[in-house]
Amino acid sequence: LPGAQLPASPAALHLQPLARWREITGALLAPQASISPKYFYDQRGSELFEAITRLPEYYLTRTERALMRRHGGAIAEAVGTGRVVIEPGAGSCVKAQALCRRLRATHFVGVDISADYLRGAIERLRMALPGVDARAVAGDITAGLQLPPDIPRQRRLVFYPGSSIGNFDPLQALALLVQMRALALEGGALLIGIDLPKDRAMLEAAYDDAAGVTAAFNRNVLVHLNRLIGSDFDPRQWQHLALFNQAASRIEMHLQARAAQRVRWTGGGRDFAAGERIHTENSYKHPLPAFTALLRQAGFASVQSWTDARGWYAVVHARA
Ligand code: AVI
Repeated sequence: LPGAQLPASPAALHLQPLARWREITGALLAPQASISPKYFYDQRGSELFEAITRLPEYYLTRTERALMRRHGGAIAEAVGTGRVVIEPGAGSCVKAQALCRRLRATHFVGVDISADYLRGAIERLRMALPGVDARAVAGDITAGLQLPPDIPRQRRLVFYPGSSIGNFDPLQALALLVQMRALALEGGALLIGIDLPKDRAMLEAAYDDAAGVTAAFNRNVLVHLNRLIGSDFDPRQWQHLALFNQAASRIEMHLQARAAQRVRWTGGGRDFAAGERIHTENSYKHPLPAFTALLRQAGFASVQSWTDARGWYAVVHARA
């Protein structure tokens, strides 16, 4: 697959400061400078992302929510009730709560790197659904997650909403789907949300909103890096760009230098020419047939999907 790369380290999200410094500065010094999108999500970045999900241009979250409501009955029938729902990257657990209620889930396992934030979310889910055995697990599925041994091995459903799979290159996405299948175990399943390809103007607006929230989200990664590697990026010197790459079927986000500048960090630095770009994110828009093929490649069978009337978004169910 062209351009696809496996993560440099499977434990990339748990890097110690020196290894993280190496990873970040290595990517900044490459001929095409880049920053991994995982660095978007510091406290401010997570708040900005929440704001993005409410923007008029960002149709993804509300389209998925409407789809889950509209086809909730059919989805529950396909998935089956009494499930052990496992959500990698669970965050606020809001979507999982609705799903657990609908499926009359017996257990919920929220997995997130930020365990503190997750624990609060799990507490709220427990209060709302006292019949569900809800647990917080600190971990990262891209790093080969192990669940506690007392989580039932039968009737598992891995839930991965929000089109988060789109932020991985196809080969990484395949590796992640393989991990999810391993987590679901025999007899388990996956329920996943994917954003579909659509009109360029609509996609570019969703990633470059009129209020400038996505621009602030993109630039905030520089502020986060300043803390992580001691750099002196001036976010005002960087322009937000969101471009649809039709050939790769992905939105690309970049930060473009407004003027020539030198950026320093602890132990190094780099000169950027005016107009030079730092690539910060890809958001793939997989056509449904291609995504179904990817699921099959990962070993899933009997794929079923629900799409909104406009064909913008899909929720896909696949048996492990
Ligand atoms: C988290 N992820 C699915 C979002 C997306 O649409 O790719 C991240 C995002 N980047 C800019 N806006 C939203």
